[in-house]
Amino acid sequence: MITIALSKGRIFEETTPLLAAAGIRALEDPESSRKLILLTNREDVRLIIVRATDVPTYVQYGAADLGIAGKDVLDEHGGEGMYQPLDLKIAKCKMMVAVREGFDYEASIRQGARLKVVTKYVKAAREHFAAKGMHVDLIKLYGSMELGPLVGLADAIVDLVSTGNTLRANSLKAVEEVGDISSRLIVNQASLKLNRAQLQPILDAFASAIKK
Ligand code: PRT
Ligand code: MG
Repeated sequence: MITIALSKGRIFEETTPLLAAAGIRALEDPESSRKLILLTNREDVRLIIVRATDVPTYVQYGAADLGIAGKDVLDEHGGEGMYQPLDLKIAKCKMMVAVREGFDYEASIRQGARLKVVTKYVKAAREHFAAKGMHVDLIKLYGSMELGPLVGLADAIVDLVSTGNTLRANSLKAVEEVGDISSRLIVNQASLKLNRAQLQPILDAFASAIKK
């Protein structure tokens, strides 16, 4: 049995065509079903629906053979025990630094101010500001980073931005790019050795279905 770990929402939606290219179709919709294990049209393939940030954990420990997770999530988790053979180019967005509309980010950097930054992506943020030689105080949040600068918890946020609507709705502006984000296929290393005959055709089908 091949187990593929996915999160529902945008990753599930954008993975559906890739799965179809590999001849895999879920028998139920995770948005309406409460089941955490979804059977597919293939007897030898099942999907497990987990929180986006938990996908690498399932793959690392071999509870899932394959998984699909954002680069943001993988960078925070680390890549131990798994291969990252494919950039699937789905669920794309940018990781950005953003501040309140009236806040002069450039000026505060010039003045060498020590900024307070809220983020869910502590590792990526630490590396970004270290590379710029900036000293910042990072404060970890688990959601709605956008609120931080509005209530005085922080001067800036590091978060994902796709349309920019969330920033605009909260009177924030993006001031700096941290990096491009897309979702990656991850494969348990031991499982690839053991189940190569079953996994390779799925990897190949995904590879040829990736949008240019
Ligand atoms: O939502 P939940 O708390 O359960 O978990 P999650 O946010 O980790 O999962 P999910 O499904 O929302 O995101 C899964 C993956 O999609 C992330 O790990 C990213 O790699 C990718 N992705 C792509 C995004 C976005 N675009 C995105 N826009 N993840 C989150 N957002 C959020 C962002 O954090 C911000 O709050 O959407 C908001 C901004 O969107 P815009 O369109 O208003 O700019
Ligand atoms: Mg989300």
